[in-house]
Amino acid sequence: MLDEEGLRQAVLKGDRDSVRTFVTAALDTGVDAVKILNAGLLPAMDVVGKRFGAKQIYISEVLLSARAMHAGLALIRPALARAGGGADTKPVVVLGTVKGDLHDIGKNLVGMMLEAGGFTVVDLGTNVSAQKFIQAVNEHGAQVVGLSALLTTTMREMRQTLAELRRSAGTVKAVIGGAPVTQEFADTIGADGYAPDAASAVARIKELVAPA
Ligand code: B1M
Repeated sequence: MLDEEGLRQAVLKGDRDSVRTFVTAALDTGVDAVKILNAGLLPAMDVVGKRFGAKQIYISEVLLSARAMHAGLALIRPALARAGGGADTKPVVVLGTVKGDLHDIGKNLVGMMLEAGGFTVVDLGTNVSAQKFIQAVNEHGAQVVGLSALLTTTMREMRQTLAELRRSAGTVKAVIGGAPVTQEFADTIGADGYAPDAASAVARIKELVAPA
């Protein structure tokens, strides 16, 4: 059974131990990992974001909530990955938050949902330079590269990274996302895809790797 309200409150309070307790109890009783994500962890982080935007809480509180959420994500990650199936050769997606940007909660969700959707994800973390993206795409033979940005300032870095990928990383498809990013921006910089959330990122990337 999932105590949705209890889990949400634990994330809001930044109570890492309680988050682990609620998530473990839910997993032990057979609750689907995607439900734990969508009914507990994600809505709580959404509230945190809104409260921060409305200046009702401080960054320190945001960080505590983010840390608590990560503790829950770590527990559901194996179940999400198992849901992705065990195909021998999964398509590879290189994922990262662009240079200058340290936000990774949304990017991590995209990564987990991709694993759950049957992809191999090479997560380069945050503050990733164009060179690192290019190196990883070539090294892992990735079909898709996913760029995340949460700051209007680092959206510019996306444009630059994409231009360098086009020059040095062959035919890799690029998908972009993050709160300030729009379809219009994706079209402007010539990205192959844009997704407003983790679930649609998986859907868009599946379309891009599907045989023509
Ligand atoms: Co920062 N921050 N932050 N922050 N932060 C925002 C983004 C901001 C909107 C807050 C505000 O002012 N209201 C604002 C940006 C303003 C702007 O540029 N327009 C902001 C700012 C200004 C800053 C700093 C500059 C603050 C400062 O130091 N003065 C600083 C920048 C540091 C840096 O990056 N260089 C900073 C720092 C931080 C923390 C470190 C404290 C922390 C990040 C912790 C972490 O990520 N590990 C933080 C947080 C948590 C936030 C908010 C509150 C929440 C972001 C979040 O995690 N949302 C945010 C305010 C808000 O969003 N209301 C804010 C939850 C997450 C699930 O959503 O990331 O949007 P999101 O991901 C979604 C989609 O966007 C999409 O799917 C995800 C899941 O559905 N998506 C993709 C994301 N990536 C994708 C990639 C895809 C496809 C979809 O394809 C590859």
